Amino acid sequence: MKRYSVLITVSVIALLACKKQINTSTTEDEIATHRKHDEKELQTRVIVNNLNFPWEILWGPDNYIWMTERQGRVSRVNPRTGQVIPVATIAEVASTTNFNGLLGMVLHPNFRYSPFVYVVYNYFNASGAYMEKIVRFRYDGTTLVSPMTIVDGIVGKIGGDFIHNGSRLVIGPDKKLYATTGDADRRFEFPQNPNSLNGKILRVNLDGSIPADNPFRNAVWAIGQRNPQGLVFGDGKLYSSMHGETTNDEINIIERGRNYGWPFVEGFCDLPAERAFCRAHNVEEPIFAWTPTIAPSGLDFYEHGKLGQFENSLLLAVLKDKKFIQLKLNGNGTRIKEVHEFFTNQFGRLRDVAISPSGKVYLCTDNGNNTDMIIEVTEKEHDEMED
Ligand SMILES: [Ca+2]
Ligand SMILES: [Ca+2]
Repeated sequence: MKRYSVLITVSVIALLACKKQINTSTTEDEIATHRKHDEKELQTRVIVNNLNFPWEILWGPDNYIWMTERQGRVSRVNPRTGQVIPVATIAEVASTTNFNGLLGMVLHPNFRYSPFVYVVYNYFNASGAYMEKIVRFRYDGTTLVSPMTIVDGIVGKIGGDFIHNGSRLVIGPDKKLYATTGDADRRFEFPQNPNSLNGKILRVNLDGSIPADNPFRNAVWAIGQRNPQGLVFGDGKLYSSMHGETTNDEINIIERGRNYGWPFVEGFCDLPAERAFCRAHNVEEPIFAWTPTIAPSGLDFYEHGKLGQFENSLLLAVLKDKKFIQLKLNGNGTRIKEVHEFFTNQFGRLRDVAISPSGKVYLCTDNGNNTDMIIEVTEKEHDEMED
């Protein structure tokens, strides 16, 4: 098992208490540096509090927060006033439980000239099967029109339960669309089968065609996933968060054609049977794992901006453990060197993260009952609203 230099601090806004120091090689001087670094006060502002299971929040080129809610609504949220401007309700969406429905969304990288909105959602097909697909819409300035299916044939449920549907979307610097898919509660059928779209990281061209350099001549980019719900590019690397079963939630760096192990490897390749499987099946280990599980969801990458303490970090929304986690990366982005935790039990379950161009951070909750919030996180001394 790999060892990491990890300093975990638990912070409730400004009250930073050093809770657990894992690596004893971290010197007192270094700890003091980290504490000082973190002592900048954060302030939060609830900008809207009557949402119902928002799943994706992202900063749009119109300087609005674009949002999905699982029941099928796509909206634009004014980050200053909290006004929610409905864009569309996708009637085909079928949200059967608290785990599925309308999930990830991403906007075309050249949205001004190609105003395409990509969403992924669960629905019942003509045969009555519960499925999942990625659909591209065009935004006409008011609503979503001209749906075009980009990827279909992802299983939502076949036997099993209505669980493990992923799904997060992101567009890479290579202008390809990447998506996470869950194993649909069929662990021994799908994740290790490269011909199944479930339990995978998918990669397609922006028109849905298959890139010539995909490893399996289909939409599959990486295999062996259980239920990944976070996906983000940071400095050229593709990072994902994944729910473990009862152990080993993971942060992975996703690479072409690699196997992430599920259901035969959980977390690191540390058990004898896992080591053999890892050697034989091109398994890439996570860069971080949590046992017991915390239920990691939306993931974003903080490059630089006004919250300087977050620079070069992955920012993670956490469901079960009801907190927000900063995972500070090393210089080349291959290791997590510090873990800082914020807002534990303050807002309930956290589903996703968005970052404005100036570096304000936005979180959304996953509590339901039309009580869900989007929360703005800024530094206390900065109160200007230039976004
Ligand atoms: Ca997001
Ligand atoms: Ca393991």
